[in-house]
Amino acid sequence: MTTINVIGLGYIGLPTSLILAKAGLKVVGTDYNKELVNILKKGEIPFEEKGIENLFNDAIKNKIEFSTNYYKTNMYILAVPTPYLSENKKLDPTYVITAVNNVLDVCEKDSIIIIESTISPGTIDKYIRPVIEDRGLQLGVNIHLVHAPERIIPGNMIFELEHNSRTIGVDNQNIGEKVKSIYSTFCKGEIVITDIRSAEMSKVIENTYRDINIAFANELAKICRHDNMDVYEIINIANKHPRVNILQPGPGVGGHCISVDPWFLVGDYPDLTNLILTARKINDSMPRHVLRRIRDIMREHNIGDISKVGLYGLAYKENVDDTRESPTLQLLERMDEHLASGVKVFDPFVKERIVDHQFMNFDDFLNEIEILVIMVGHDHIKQSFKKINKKLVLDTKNICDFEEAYKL
Ligand code: SAJ
Repeated sequence: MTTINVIGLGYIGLPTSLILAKAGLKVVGTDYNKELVNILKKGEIPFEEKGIENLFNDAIKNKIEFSTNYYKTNMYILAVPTPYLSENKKLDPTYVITAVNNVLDVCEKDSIIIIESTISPGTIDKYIRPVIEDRGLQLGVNIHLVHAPERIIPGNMIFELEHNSRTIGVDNQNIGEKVKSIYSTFCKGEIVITDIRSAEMSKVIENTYRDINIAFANELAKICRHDNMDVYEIINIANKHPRVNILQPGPGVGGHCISVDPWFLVGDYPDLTNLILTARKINDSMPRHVLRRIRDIMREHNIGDISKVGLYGLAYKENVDDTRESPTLQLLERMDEHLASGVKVFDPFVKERIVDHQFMNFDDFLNEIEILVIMVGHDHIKQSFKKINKKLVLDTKNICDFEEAYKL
């Protein structure tokens, strides 16, 4: 049986390697982070995710291995980070290129490299194919490149791994069928085989579509605030139309996907991306909108001291511990720019201190503040309403049912 070497054991690579092992395939998970590999070898899971413990146990039973070394085989799945450069919003393909080079050092003569990491359209042709052609030729290996972008949503990853449909971008149909047979060991959704460029593009536009739709909800929230209308009631009514499905406004868009991928299109097609750019700007403006709401509430209640304000939630969305690009971090950055500091912060999922004035205990946090700003709708806060109903609450996620709560 072919061994699959999954490279990068983060939010995508780890669940993917576990589900492949659970399905009975031979899997080696590789990560260059020694500490992470040691944690996994000890049987510990590095992040919180619904259902991951059971999956982990099943994978261990099926003898999954973890290592810092690349494994000699003919099938690789790359799930390494693809950060973007903040100065020009372009994708940084360094990790993918390094991983491909490391694979070339060990792989068998005829091998498949499946890239799951999100990449901007054209990345494979521009950066990866030349590496394969140059070094592959020198080393005498024949590599088949595949792009099978991941689609799972943090918070519901395990379910979605199994049930979402998948895209497999390939140069040749036979390789597509081979890869499809591997993904169908665990994926119950439709598996579509297409060309690499279409796979790259479809992934990026899926996240762009969501960004634009969230931006619409956020713009409605601003319009309704301006004229004192209830945006949630209005969206609720509009959504009863059979062809309308407006998303929910919020304090901003975070995470490593939706707030990042649309920039790839803006960066590559600056003259053709008016709508996409505007949507990005609207979503990026939401933390500032929250700041204005905080200022209004402080004025109304004669509170002059910003340290009486507490932000609940540092994660980018509910019930996850991932803080990448989170609206709360964006908001704190804005405050720093205006030399305002002292606002208190708490998140039950974030166990490390990553910002100033971050509390580790919810009651201590509440004792210090007068205004509570709900930035993330973790289940934890929903179960703590009794504790907060004496506070001034700015509920940016529309989860509080008490009358006096301020909304976006
Ligand atoms: N958000 C709103 N209003 C909404 C929905 C979301 O403000 O109505 C905010 C969230 O609070 C969060 C951000 O948007 O800050 C993004 O959250 P999300 O839950 O919409 O999506 P992600 O970033 O966790 O995952 C997305 C998913 N893509 C799509 O739904 C099109 C997921 O399927 C992808 O795999 C993932 O990006 C990725 O890795 O690309």
